[in-house]
Amino acid sequence: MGYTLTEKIIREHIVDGEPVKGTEIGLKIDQTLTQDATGTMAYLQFEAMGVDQVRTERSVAYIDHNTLQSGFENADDHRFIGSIAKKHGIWFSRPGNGICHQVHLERYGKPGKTLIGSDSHTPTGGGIGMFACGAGGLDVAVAMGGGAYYITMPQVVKINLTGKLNDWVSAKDVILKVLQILSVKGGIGKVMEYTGEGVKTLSVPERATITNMGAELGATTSIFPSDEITREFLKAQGREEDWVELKADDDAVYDAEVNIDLSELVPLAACPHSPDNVKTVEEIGNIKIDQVCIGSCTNSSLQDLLKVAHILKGKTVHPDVSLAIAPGSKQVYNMMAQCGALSDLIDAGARILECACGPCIGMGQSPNSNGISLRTFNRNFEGRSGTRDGQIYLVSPETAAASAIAGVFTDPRTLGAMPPYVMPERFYINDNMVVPPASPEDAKNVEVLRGPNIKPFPVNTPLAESIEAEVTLKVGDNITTDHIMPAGAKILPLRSNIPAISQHCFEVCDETFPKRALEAGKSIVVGGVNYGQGSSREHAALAPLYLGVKAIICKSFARIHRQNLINNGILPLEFVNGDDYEKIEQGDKLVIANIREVIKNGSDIIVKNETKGIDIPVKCELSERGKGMILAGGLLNYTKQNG
Ligand code: MIC
Ligand code: SF4
Repeated sequence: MGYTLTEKIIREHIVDGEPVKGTEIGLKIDQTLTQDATGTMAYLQFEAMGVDQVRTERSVAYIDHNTLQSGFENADDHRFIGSIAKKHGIWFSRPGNGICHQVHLERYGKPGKTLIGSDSHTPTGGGIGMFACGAGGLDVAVAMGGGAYYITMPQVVKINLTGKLNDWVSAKDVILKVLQILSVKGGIGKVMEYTGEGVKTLSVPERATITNMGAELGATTSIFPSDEITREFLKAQGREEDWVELKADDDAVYDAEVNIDLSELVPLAACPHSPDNVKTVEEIGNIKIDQVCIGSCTNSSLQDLLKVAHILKGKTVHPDVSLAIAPGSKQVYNMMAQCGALSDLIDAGARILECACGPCIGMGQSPNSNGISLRTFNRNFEGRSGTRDGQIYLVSPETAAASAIAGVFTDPRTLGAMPPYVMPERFYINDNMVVPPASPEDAKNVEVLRGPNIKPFPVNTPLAESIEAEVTLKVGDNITTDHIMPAGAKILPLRSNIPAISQHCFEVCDETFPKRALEAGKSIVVGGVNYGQGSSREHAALAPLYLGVKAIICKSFARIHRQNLINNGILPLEFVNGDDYEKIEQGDKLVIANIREVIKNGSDIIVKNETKGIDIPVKCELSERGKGMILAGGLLNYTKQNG
């Protein structure tokens, strides 16, 4: 029996456990990446581990999220990350060089290697055949120190692509289709492996759009084979030597299969407020729009922007629409300038932003009240744009550009023949914005520069014998980390300061939560299905920890967030019977007796709702290592105990 590509890479990197589906495995990690919004915590945690030099093949620290410097905080954090990177053997991608995933794909990713990043869209690397996962900052810190990265051995879903995309239909429409079929929780515990004849018709940037937004399925990761197209891409990046051929065996066995005929796809859009709320652009109709944003790690490649430039050429953005465009990297930006396509964007009236995440994470360009904004991004969670009642639709670059001119939602197929664009044979390469680390000898003299905004991160105490606490918040299904720990230009500068940022915890759901939680001292949060979906931000665990949250009880968890809770010693409990969710109300007092003992022995867990006088069975499936972390009060304590 043959192996899937996923199994092949896992088998080459497994250092702990057996490749048995559903069990925990530890993987050797070849490369890591961090970005600045999660990076400061990751590097503080790395420092706490006392390792001098990273033990990976390549670790890169990117500055791309917190680039709006409206106070000293972000600039201080950039300096901190730059200096700590230099000291510990990490390459430093300076602000202006581009979005971590785009730059990593262009310059550093290698087929067949493992990559983890403190950002949920790290699976972008799957576009060139990497096994690339988003992880919490602490997991990345451990991997930089040479430790294994633990995941549940995933199921592998075959996404069989046939046919060829029609004009005006693009990779974004493929992943929106997959989201429509599988939903935002359809990928949990699974890897999406793309195969079939249709794969050959997709370029590397197109594949990367698909693997990038696989994060929205909740998948462990997504991966494409490494073939001649991958070789051409790496050659054009001057790195042909990094290419290896990789594919699944012909007789590989998959756990499930999804068939997509690319020729049947039409332009799609994810409607507010969820990436799986997908309709055809035609179905949505010509509704009036207020804003268009093109960019983000999903759709900011040279190929994307060349298409946009061709659509905008000689036209003017509709008077009622604001169009913002952020190229994904300095390479993209520069090549757009060199070939003159940038001039077409400027001429049409686009507002050109620096190569960074920008509006995708609410760093500027928030839409007007109730504004309809079309974005080529990957998330349209409520409030994420910075405008509470903003209506965000996720679309392809083609739909975005066509609509920006028309002023109404526009199916790009109505524009007639697609203007031709030619991809260059060679990318323009200048890595001058990536600072190499100091040599190990010089590293000793590198001073780490810390601004006053950087505060120590909270470390949990060992798990108590029993938990008695009030439910300070009850929320519904699909709560995102943007609900738990919002981002945006005002809050992101506090990422290095947990006491300050925790004042915004859950403010999208209930502004009184931080105050009430602190007053309660210890408390419990109750949620529905797919709790914690979205980002990898550890702050969605660190802030509740700081506010005294001891346990989350919900119907099910998203993968990275559950791991972040365990890493920080917060109990992730799931209802045995989903309907029991109804038996707890906000304000109820819960008792979880002998929880230390119960976790140690793996016995059944009963939550007593003292207010209602009922017992509720819950479960907490943990590996031995997971148990150790929960008992110790998190990964750092556990590592100290276990040497
Ligand atoms: C996101 O897209 O939500 C982010 C911002 O990139 C996050 C990371 C963060 O919150 O810093 C992610 O995707 O992990
Ligand atoms: Fe940045 Fe947006 Fe990509 Fe997150 S999803 S890494 S905020 S561009």
